[in-house]
Amino acid sequence: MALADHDANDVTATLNDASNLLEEASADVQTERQSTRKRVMMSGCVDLMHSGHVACFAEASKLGDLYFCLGSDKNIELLKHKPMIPEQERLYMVKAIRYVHDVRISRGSGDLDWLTEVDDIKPDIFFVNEDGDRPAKREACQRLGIKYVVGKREPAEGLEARSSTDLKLSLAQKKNTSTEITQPEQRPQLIYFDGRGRADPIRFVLEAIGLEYDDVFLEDKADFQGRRAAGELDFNQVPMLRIAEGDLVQSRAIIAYLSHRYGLNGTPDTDPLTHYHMNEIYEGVLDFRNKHVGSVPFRLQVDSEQVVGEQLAAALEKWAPQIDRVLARAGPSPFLAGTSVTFVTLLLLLFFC
Ligand SMILES: N[C@@H](CCC(=O)N[C@@H](CS)C(=O)NCC(=O)O)C(=O)O
Repeated sequence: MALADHDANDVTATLNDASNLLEEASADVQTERQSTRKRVMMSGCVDLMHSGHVACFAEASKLGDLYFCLGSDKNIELLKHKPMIPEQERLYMVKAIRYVHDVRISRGSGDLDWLTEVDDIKPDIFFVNEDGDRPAKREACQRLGIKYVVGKREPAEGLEARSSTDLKLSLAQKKNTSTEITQPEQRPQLIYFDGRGRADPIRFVLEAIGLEYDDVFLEDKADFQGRRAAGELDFNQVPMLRIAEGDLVQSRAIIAYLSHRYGLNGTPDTDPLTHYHMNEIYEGVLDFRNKHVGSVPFRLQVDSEQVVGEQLAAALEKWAPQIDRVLARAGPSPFLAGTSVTFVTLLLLLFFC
């Protein structure tokens, strides 16, 4: 072998060694970096994915590797309503986001469903956005020694701020306007006495949805008896709403039907407990009205104004704290309960007219 060849072989070997050394060193650095990178945990249901979610993933991933715990279908149904998108499809989408290091479906339930995943993920940080910040989450993290970080919920540059609730609300509004009232050929008739009574809440709902109707007042007792004898009134009672779908009676059922049909029953996002609160407030207020206010004209035929007034004041003193309590339980809402005008909000009109 010529000297020159020998030297060239040596140089190649040295270069190969150096390159191997470099590769090993870079692998070590990468392993080291990976082991020192923080583990960031985040949870959510991502039921209707939008740019707000992606911005949130991006923000959380700046703190380390993002491990996302997705709310299961079962848990979403338990907390809110049937999910719009099933868990496997949501998992597929979140997995495709480059800011997300790993995703799994939480096995737990309730607001803290992600607790079951903490032992596996061993997060350093738990990340929530401002809307998701809850004392219970903060306390759980404090107990587990996990740093709790609340994100700012900034939209990505040039994009509109998005939230699932707003999106669902605007979808519901679109749905409501798309079912814009076409006035039926035959105008609905509301059959009742010439008074407010149990027909009033139905009138409020008809006005709110914009369905034009005629009040048909029972002329006298004979008119009422005649309609009953003719089998016109189920339960032999009024109010009765005559519409194309049929003759509807039972004021509560009439209101439930109209609200359901014309979008006065909350948004798609309204959870079962809020529905319960709406109905609870509705029944409570009307109980008071029907028991104590509705009978005033009849009692005045027997008792003096002063006596009836005192009875009413005593009843109000008893009922007002009860109503206050259910309102407080339903949470602060300008609509009495929920996030939109519903049949229960319209009850406020009882007190203004
Ligand atoms: N639960 C019914 C009660 C209706 C009701 O009591 N209506 C009264 C007039 S305000 C009536 O028709 N009373 C005659 C009767 O029950 O015989 C409703 O809410 O519509």
